[in-house]
Amino acid sequence: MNIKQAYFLKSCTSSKQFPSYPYPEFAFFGRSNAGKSSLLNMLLGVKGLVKTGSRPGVTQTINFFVVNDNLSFVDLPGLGYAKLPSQIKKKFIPMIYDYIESRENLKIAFLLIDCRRTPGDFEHELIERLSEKKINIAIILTKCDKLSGNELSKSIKRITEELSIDKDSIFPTSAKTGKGKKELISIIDEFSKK
Ligand SMILES: Nc1nc2c(ncn2[C@@H]2O[C@H](COP(=O)(O)OP(=O)(O)OP(=O)(O)O)[C@@H](O)[C@H]2O)c(=O)[nH]1
Ligand SMILES: [Mg+2]
Repeated sequence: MNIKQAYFLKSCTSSKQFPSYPYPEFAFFGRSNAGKSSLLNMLLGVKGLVKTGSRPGVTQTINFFVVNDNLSFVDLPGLGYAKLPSQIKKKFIPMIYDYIESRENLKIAFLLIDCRRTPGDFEHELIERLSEKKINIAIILTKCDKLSGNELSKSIKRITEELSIDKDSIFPTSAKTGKGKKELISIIDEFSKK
């Protein structure tokens, strides 16, 4: 698959507003500042289509994008390191769970983890929720340009152990260098046909 065209469709805060269309959907989960929006820009090949920022808590709504008029990508808000008013933070978890409960066409939940961090409660609880709904999960390590090859191997070992998953179910990526783009596009391609 080549991404030829992508556009922003809608920003939502509750399932009542979610768009209904027949497209297979791929969603990007992860703590604030993990690099969700940057990875989306990298995959879509359009700089600035998705808003990113150096402060955590940039994405505060669920944002839907339509790709090639036949699939959709969803950018979610994150939790964790956000220095946000607690009222806003409290809204994010129900919003994320509302999304998980209501999307029938969700093919893969990509869970993004900054390669320098160790997953915690947020990641464990999210994996549990997604597993209950029998949604496929793929773990994406972000910002891999920040580590040397050796450091990255250690990170992969640490994160796979913490999450009790196989090394092969992790995708190392970098929005800066484009690392991992080919692999992600290929898995999206495969699952959009399922
Ligand atoms: N070096 C490097 N920096 C990155 C990469 N991906 C994201 N960043 C930086 O990390 C910061 C956060 O990126 P975002 O894409 O906005 O993160 P997010 O997960 O969407 O954050 P929220 O919207 O707050 O939940 C920004 O300053 C990005 O430039 C990467 O692959 N490499
Ligand atoms: Mg974001």
